[in-house]
Parts: sequence; C-alpha cells; structure tokens
Amino acid sequence: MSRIRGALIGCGFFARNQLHAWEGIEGVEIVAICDRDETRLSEAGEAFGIARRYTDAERMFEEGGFDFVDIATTVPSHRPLVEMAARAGGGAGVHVICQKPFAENMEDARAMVAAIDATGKTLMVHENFRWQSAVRAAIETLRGGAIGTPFFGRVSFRSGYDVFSGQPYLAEGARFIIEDLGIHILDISRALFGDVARISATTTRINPAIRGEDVATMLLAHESGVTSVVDCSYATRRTPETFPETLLEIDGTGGTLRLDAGYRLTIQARGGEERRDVAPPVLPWAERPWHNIQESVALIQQHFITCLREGRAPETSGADNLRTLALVEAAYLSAAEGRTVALAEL
Ligand code: NAD
Ligand code: 89Y
Repeated sequence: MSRIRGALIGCGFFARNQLHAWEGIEGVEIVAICDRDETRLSEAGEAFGIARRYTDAERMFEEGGFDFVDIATTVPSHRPLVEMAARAGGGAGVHVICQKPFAENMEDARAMVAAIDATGKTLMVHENFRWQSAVRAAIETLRGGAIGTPFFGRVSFRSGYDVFSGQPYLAEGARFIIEDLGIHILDISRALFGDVARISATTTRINPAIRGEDVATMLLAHESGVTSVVDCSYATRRTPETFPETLLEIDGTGGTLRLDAGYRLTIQARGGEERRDVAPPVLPWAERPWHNIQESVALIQQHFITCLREGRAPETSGADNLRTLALVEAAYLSAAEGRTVALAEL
C-alpha cells in the first residue's frame, strides 16, 4: 500500500483539525469529502483543495476510489456510516476511523465492530486524548517502571471553558460530560492502569443553560488492583484555566508521578526528583489552547496509517474501545441507580 487514499464524512467544527492533520501525513491523500450541509462541504473543499464532494455518503461509497473513511460526524450517524463502510465495494469494505463517542449504546457499538470485523478491514476509534504528548509521556514513564507498580491514580479534567459556542449540540443532549469528555479521561485511566472491574459515579448539573450533567466524579476499581479517581467538570472557574489539560497524580510502590497544570511532569522516585516540561508543540495550523488536542489528532492519525502499513491493530481499535464505552455506560448506570456497577453487567 504505497499511497493511501481516504475520504472524510462530516465537515464540521472538529473535522478541520483532521483535514489539516491528514495534509501533514506522508503518503496519504484525502480524495473525497461528504457533508449533508452544502455550505460546510464547499468551505472545506475550498480550504483543503478537495474536488470530489458529496452530500450523500451512500453515493460517495458507491463511487469509491478510497482505502479508508474518516467519520467526523456526531454520534447518531456513526452506526449507519460504519455499516455503509462495511458494505462498500460489494462487501469488501474500507478501513474506518470513527470519532468518539463511537456509538450511542453498547448494542450499536458491538454491531459496528462485528460489521467491520467481517470484512477483515481495520477499525479505529478516534480516541485521541491518550495520544496527547504530555499524557503519552506519563503513560510511557509509568509503563517503563519508573515509579514501580501503581496502586492509586487520579485523572482529572476541570475547566470553565465555553465549549458550547463551538459545539452547540453539547448543551442539548440528555447526556453531556461523561459521554463527551469523561470518555477521554476514562480511556486515559484504562491506558494507565488497565481494564476496570467496578465503577461508581456521581453526576450533577451546575450550568442551568444546558440539559445534561456537567460534573462527574468516578471511582474505578481496576482489574490490576489499582484504584483510580476520574473526575471531570465544565463548571470549574479557577485560575489558571487549564482547558484542555488532563492532570494526573499517580502513586506507585517506588515513587510518584504528577502531571500538573502547564504540562509539567514530575517524577519522584529512589530519593530523587525529575521535572520535565512536556508541553505540546503548536503545529503550524493549530492555535492555543486547542494545540494540545490538535497535536494528538496528528499523532493518532499517523498511528492509524502506521498500523495499516504494518498490518497491525491500532491501540484504540473498535474492539478496544468497547471497553471504554462500557465504562461510560456503567458510569451513567451507577449515577442513576446510586450503586457500584460491575463491568461484567454490560
Ligand atoms: P459538528 O456538528 O460541528 O459537525 C458534524 C458535521 O457532520 C456536520 O457538518 C453535519 O452536517 C455532518 N453530518 C452529520 N451526519 C451526516 C451524515 N450522515 N452524512 C454527511 N454529513 C453528516 O460536530 P463536531 O463538533 O465537528 O463533532 C464531530 C464529532 O467529533 C463528535 O462526535 C464529537 O464528539 C467529536 N469531537 C472529538 C474531539 C476529540 O478531541 N476527539 C473534539 C471535538 C469533537
Ligand atoms: O468534544 C470534546 C472533545 O472530544 O474534546 C474536548 C471537546 O471538544 C469539548 O469537551
């Protein structure tokens, strides 16, 4: 597979980052784009010089000519679009990257994984937070054994940043922060400490102008024996405003690791202390404070292409992401019923 051709569906708020990132990946070309909204479609087509434009995804798949599809729409369209990708080319299918949240429920998610599995193609969920370079530095430090075996972790995202102006749909859903943002930091907790046996969660809504919960506090019992606290809020007004940083605090048998505001990583072990500046670069098309997320988009898309070329499963494959999505479902169930939920229930 020398030159890899892609198509992108959904030319909205976030897709621009994905289109910029594709431009920076060697040997990849986005040959077609699709959006039901003609204005968004033509704006993206003009900005990125893409001539093949569709308002109907089914037609784009019929005409084909691409190896993978990048699904950058919001969640209600994910299942039909993934299934279209599986039917493409008379059932040969195309490789898929699909934005988070992958699906609206576990049944849909499992059906989507099965549909692509049946074609033998690759399915990756665009679960990019574990690819943020500061988070990645922490993951690699931990996996390298620098603080011994972890027994406690805190994965925290607290902000008062207005995400609703760019993404108005976030104010409208019955679910908000766990499904939209908590999903990322639950995934980080999995990347750090492994799969989860039980979870308990509380949620609340502080902002009266939105429908769903904007604060969630979750307690995870990992299969490895680690306990982690995963907490998120979009109702936290403090200085410095840390959007969109995830802060970490990990205790291990041999020391501690902290990722503090301002992308400062501190490792204390064996009587010593190491401090590292792990701030992400601001890519030429990126802007603060989103540069952290934007770099992770470039890194995860590069990972997808590397996996295609090497014929291996991406770290956040569809199958892997079922376990992150199950945590989201279990957290909502726990908050609704006021009890600890075993992941085996899902
Ligand atoms: P958006 O509403 O701005 O854009 C979605 C676009 O998809 C719209 O232009 C809409 O017309 C189009 N669309 C929807 N269904 C379609 C269909 N069936 N066929 C063709 N076009 C269709 O949404 P957004 O803010 O760009 O978010 C898109 C996704 O990206 C969401 O799932 C969101 O959670 C995710 N997101 C991820 C990150 C991240 O860091 N990974 C950050 C922001 C948003
Ligand atoms: O949609 C969300 C995401 O995935 O990252 C941040 C965000 O844009 C707002 O919470």
